[in-house]
Amino acid sequence: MNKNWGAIDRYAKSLIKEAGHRIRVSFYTEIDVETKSSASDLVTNIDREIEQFFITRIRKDFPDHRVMGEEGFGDTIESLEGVVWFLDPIDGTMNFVHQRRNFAISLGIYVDGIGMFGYIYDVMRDDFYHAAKGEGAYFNDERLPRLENTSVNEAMIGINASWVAPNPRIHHEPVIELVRSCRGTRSYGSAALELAYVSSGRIDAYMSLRLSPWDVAGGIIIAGEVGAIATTMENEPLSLLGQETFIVAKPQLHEEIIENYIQLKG
Ligand code: 2AM
Ligand code: CA
Repeated sequence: MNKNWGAIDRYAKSLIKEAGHRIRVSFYTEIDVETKSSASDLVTNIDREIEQFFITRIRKDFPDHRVMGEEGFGDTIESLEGVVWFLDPIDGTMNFVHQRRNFAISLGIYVDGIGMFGYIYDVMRDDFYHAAKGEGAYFNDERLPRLENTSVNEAMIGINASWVAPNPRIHHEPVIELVRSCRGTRSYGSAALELAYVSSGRIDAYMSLRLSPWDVAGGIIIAGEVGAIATTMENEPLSLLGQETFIVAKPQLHEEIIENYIQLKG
């Protein structure tokens, strides 16, 4: 990695820490909450302000880089050429609004579609997860070990309960079967944090039937550095260009879950 990339890594980390500070301070102000596509799809003025904070800085300091951000202040990304920053200023907005904790800043930096740097910052715990391609993943600057395998019946799986309820969008039968056969399920309400938990071995897999590029772009770089596999539920590579199904898991567990899912959905 040349010197320039090391500087970008340090820059990104300090930007994230500063944004985290701004979010913590925002709790002393009034927060405006609005709904987007549905009553469960929330956005606040803080999501927007934090995204604008990142984008203003990145555009000033790296004018040839592009940014895909959840709140739409960035660029329209139709291909992954060049340097692309995938930003979710607050992943887990519902937790941010209702709990004032259990949300994260998620950032991934890609070069020609290859994930170079991934960051997840659990703002209220001050826990920082990061990775650089080929250089391992870290939790608060401690190296995370490579993951060891777990079978489905010994696995804790991160999944949102709404995916188990009958839903026209998904095949819920194979998901019900998975929930029956695993050791336990957890739902944290932030895809980025669930990716961080898979990477640090606190859960064994995480799946969702609809995620956007900014939800996962940073986390899959971290997960990849400890040997986890991330794909769509159809076992296809993630495109990072639109909403997709998503699973990240330890390698054999990934295979076991996907095989059962594809077989049972028929
Ligand atoms: P968000 O809080 O940034 O919107 C919650 O189950 C997880 O799914 C969170 O990471 C949340 O991200 C994400 N999420 C919620 N609604 C979504 C949607 N409509 N499309 C994609 N991701 C969504
Ligand atoms: Ca968000």
